[in-house]
Amino acid sequence: MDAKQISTYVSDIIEDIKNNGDKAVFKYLKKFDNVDLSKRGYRVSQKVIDDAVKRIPKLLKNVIKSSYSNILAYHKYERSQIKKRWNYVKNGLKIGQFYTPVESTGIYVPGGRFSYPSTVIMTAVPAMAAGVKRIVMVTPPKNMNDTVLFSAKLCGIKEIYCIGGVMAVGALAYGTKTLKKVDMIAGPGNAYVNEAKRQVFGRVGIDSLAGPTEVAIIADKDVPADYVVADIMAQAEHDPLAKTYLLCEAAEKISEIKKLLPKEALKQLKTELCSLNKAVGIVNNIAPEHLELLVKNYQVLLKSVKNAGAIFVGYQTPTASGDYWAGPSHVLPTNGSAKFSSGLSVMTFLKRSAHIEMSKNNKKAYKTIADFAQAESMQYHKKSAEVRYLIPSFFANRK
Ligand code: HSO
Ligand code: ZN
Repeated sequence: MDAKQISTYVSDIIEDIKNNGDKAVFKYLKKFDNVDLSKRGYRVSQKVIDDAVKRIPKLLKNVIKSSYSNILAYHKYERSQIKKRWNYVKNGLKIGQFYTPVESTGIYVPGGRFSYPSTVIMTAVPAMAAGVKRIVMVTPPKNMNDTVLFSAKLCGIKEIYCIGGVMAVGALAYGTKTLKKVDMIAGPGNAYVNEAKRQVFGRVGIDSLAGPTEVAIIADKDVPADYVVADIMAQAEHDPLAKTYLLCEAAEKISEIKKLLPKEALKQLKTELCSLNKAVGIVNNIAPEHLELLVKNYQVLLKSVKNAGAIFVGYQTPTASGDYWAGPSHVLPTNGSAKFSSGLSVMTFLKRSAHIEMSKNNKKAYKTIADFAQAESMQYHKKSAEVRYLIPSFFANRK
């Protein structure tokens, strides 16, 4: 399907969900996922969640808990760095800003080639740390496995629905009898899910439109080739559409790395022989989702990086550290969008309000407002300022 066909396909499904709610959901569950949930419903019961949790081996529980605690600590710290309220007083005016979390969010957990319980944590924890009260997880039936459910439970998610793809986005945005509408939808998805998110944007908020994953690696002449090869392969294994870039200062290193890469991975790789400084310039233009600085002296380079979703610094830091464990969310801007946007974080789930408080008898200010309104011929805008300082007021003269 080309982009235009995808767009129509998606809008038809969303329209159907909007008009027919659960009935349409059950129809698409049968059609796309080959499951009949019309009797049981598509909300996952507490018993199913608890049973899944019981089945998870202790070792895996500890692995996921270790990641969860790092990711939570990072986002709690981020929240503490965002000032709750600020004001200043000038020209008889108290003026400022404050942040509030969205009340509810859907988190979309994709289930394609791989299952990503890590994505549950990477989307739910920033929302939690932001103070979002209602977090609703959706994922396709075939991805509703024990590890995903355990991760959801760990994040305190109570509402889980067995729906994926376009219908999930439609249900979250318009609500059904089973699933109450949310204010925002976050989380990565395929081209269809992204198109659906794009179409419901405005009715609900969305985080971003994350596409196939990417890594750019800046490597110096001394980096162990194995590190580079593994990190390139780690990105390539996600998706045949994943893109990898290697920018290296030494021709011998590039050929050593290329020799170690399988044919498929080579197809996804672009290489550039250039100085490390030049490499940063090229990377700023690519604006990759992940940037690795596999360089001994990275301090100076790091300071010149402007456009990258997340930067992995030094030989010892693979992208996988951020995928699973370090702290920042692995939902990051792709396809050059790091030029103007950021990865998922506490900020994604906060909105800003302005605070404006005028003092009494601020005639000069009221007069300015009235004069500007006059310039736009907005007579009641003008009055709304004048009525506060002109006596008798316009309205007082009315019978
Ligand atoms: N590299 C992916 C995240 C991920 N990797 C999940 C493994 N699991 C996008 O940042
Ligand atoms: Zn990954």
